[in-house]
Amino acid sequence: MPAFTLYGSRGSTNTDRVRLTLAEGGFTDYELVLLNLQKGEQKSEENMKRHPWGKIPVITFPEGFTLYESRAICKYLARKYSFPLLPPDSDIEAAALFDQAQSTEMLYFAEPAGRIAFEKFAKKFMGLPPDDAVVSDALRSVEMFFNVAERLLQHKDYMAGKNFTLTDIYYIPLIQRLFACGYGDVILSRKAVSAWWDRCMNRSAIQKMLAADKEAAAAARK
Ligand SMILES: N[C@@H](CCC(=O)N[C@@H](CS)C(=O)NCC(=O)O)C(=O)O
Repeated sequence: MPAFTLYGSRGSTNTDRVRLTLAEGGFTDYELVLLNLQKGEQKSEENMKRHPWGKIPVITFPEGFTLYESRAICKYLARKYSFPLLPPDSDIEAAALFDQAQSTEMLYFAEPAGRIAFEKFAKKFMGLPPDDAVVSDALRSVEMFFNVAERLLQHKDYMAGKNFTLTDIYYIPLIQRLFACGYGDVILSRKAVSAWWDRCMNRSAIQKMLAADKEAAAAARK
């Protein structure tokens, strides 16, 4: 029996955040159950028991422990299975800088980047047109975010300091979505941000997972 079940969805940035964490940790002993969001399977009675807001991702363990919210899941898994993706608890300054990086990613980056992904990507599948005013407002916020990141990344290699951590992983799915929506220049036009992105993308576990996903998506289109 696998150690736990991850309920997610194909193409879900929040699910991919967890999958990338597991890939980086080299952990494969889990079952991935894919829900069809278009069919509303996330709102089924069964999933509402796992996630009171009727969303994914969620992890459940055979003993009953259940956890939702992608970043909480990533942090829990990194702690439980000792993935080297968190600063040691004994280094309280490094832990505080990690928390700081985690908050800035979630509030200053993921919020506007998520709005772009929703307007330009998710709405396509719903047969709805994007709201261009929302996109340009969100894009302005993302640009401003990376202006600051550009300055900070001149003095450190990764978002929380000198080491690659979960906070770097947190960015990957939504940045990929920005590229897919034609906004890759937000990254590529900034030297330090672009170099950070290359460092993240050149990690072999990440490269391997993303290449396999790309292949699977191409096969599904055939
Ligand atoms: N903050 C949550 C967001 C979860 C979320 O919005 N998941 C999306 C999929 S990426 C979802 O379930 N959408 C369907 C819905 O809201 O009905 C997390 O980080 O896990």
